[in-house]
Amino acid sequence: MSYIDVIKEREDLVSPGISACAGCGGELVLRKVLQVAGSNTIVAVPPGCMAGAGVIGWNFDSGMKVPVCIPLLDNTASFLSGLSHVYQRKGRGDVNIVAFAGDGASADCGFQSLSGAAERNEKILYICYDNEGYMNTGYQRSSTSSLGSMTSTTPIGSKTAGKQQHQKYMPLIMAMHHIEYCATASPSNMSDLIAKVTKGLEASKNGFAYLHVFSPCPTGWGYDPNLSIEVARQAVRSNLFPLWEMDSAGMRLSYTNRSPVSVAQFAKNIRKFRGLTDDNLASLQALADARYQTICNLAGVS
Ligand SMILES: Cc1ncc(C[n+]2csc(CCOP(=O)(O)OP(=O)(O)O)c2C)c(N)n1
Ligand code: SF4
Ligand SMILES: [Mg+2]
Repeated sequence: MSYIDVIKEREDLVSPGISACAGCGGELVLRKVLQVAGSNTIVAVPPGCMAGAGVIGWNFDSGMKVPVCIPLLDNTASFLSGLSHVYQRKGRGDVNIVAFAGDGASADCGFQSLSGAAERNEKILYICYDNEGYMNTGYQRSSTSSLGSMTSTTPIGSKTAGKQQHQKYMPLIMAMHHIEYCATASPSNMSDLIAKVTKGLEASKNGFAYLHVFSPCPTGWGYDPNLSIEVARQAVRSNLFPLWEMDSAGMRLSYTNRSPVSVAQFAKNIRKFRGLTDDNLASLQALADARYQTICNLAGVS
């Protein structure tokens, strides 16, 4: 089935009535993931914008048409490890066991349980929707917030100019766990995203699969909600968010970027970057160039 067919013909398993903001990248990704996964799926969504928007439920009802549960912010992967074991034991290894977790729940609070489950090669597809901050609680900085980001805990003022550190590059850290499948994806490259969700689900029947998805947030980042896909596209094209996948055959580049746009071009219409200093911009540009080169080297692309 082509990706257009998946999007057009498969049922949307998330309620139309959830309360995510207009233009939310995370919500779009969640809906597409569920369309690919289908109804033979159990999802865990830890506290965060997607859980808070009503995906888990409200008034004793659920915002999804599949079983969904809310673990703690820091134990999603261990919670699903247990669930996966139960289903294996029952002879129901066909059931998709999926995490849909934010960057805070994955790269910070939940990293210990995530790393442990990956190292044990648990049969789970773990998706991190990365909006680069703790959005549901008022946009505090996370370890994946980019250098210079204006957040509620890294303001721009006379003494500070946004976040002072570069983001943690989670996808490569996860790839180094020797898991079944690891990939990055973006809603700007939807056919690629859907192919990777499909591969991740297949891989999760044999072991741990991890997908790191760029998930722009108009409310926290400060841009017009109709620009979410464009923001995601520019992140990919600037090489701040290169697209790649890795399995037992090695790493492959999913998008060869022959003429990258500058990081300045990516950042210029996003309010969270309004305090970027020249030094920060140069540092971000160097990071994007080095990140892409690292992935090319690992993928054997000259
Ligand atoms: C241990 C713990 N600390 C703090 C919270 C409060 N909390 C709920 S959601 C949330 C933000 C989570 O951020 P992220 O995982 O990036 O998801 P997002 O809100 O960005 O979608 C926080 C801090 C919590 N639920 N548990
Ligand atoms: S604050 Fe951002 S991540 Fe949260 S629902 Fe709104 S747009 Fe989505
Ligand atoms: Mg987040």
